[in-house]
Amino acid sequence: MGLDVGVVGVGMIGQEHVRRLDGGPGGSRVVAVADADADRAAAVAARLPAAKALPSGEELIASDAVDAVVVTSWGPTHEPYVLAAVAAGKPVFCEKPLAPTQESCLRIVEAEVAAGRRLVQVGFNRRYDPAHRALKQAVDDGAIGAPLLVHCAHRNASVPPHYTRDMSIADTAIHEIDELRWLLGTEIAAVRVMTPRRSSRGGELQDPLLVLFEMADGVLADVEVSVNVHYGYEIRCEVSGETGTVELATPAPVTIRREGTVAGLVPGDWRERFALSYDVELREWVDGAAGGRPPQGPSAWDGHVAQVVSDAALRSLHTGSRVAVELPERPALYR
Ligand code: ISE
Repeated sequence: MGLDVGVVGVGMIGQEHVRRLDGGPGGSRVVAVADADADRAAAVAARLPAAKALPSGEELIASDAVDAVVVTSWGPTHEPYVLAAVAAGKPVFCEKPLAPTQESCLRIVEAEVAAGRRLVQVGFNRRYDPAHRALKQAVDDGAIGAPLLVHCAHRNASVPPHYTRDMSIADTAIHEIDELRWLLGTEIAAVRVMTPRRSSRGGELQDPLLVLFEMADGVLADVEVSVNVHYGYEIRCEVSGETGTVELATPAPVTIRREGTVAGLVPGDWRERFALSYDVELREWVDGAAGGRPPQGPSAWDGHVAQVVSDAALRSLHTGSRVAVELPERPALYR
């Protein structure tokens, strides 16, 4: 059985997802798109065999032609669209972050709990990257004994002009917030953000940042967030355990040896580095939604917890102090 999908927000990531969802291997097609920029919605729909451009996200979600919804609009607009999809009883895949405040994320969690079933999946794509999955498998299999420390780096070649200081946490490090909870199977108990010497390439940004996470079981994780490295896009993660270490290998497909050097290509941006993860993520989401099964991926609860930790990290960035993370009780729907 196929899945007819409506996509709200067809900017860069929206168009990436449209490309994967229309005529994708799971039998999905895109039947409707909507965007704050009506001309852009019309242009995207015109390139697709079965899609209409609808005047608003609300109309798209209410349309009988739409079985399931993808929300890839600007972050502050996510909440009403996700709530409307839950109210309509339609599966909804929402790009990260789920919503820009922990209060708005909590309203989504409460709506889903009231509906009594899981419909929301959040786009934390690291969980679908084959290298990240192999890293978790090694940790879960006990290949390195009990994990003690984690070292991560999240480096962007550059960021767009609208990128602000807080986005280094709320838009970028939020991936590691979800990744660490998923990889280690435990919650983040406290966070501290440190501000090293500033890169002259970052303009007004505080770039880089060093974020220290204390996990509930005592594991410590450090994350370098650098968003103007220029040499390419690089994601690192090494877990140091009692009996060994495991780390993500370089994603370069080949190694070149010549003239006394060894070199491997570095991806240019997140689209290139994580292309396969988006394929797997959307394929698994389509399969589940088409089969009427609740989503197995990151839940609204995961989106909410990530936002609570992100808010704590922002407080630490603004005050310079360690901030403890206070989580509400996890509702039974997400256990
Ligand atoms: C972007 O939104 C992403 O999700 C990328 O993975 C991240 O590296 C980048 O910093 C974000 O702006």
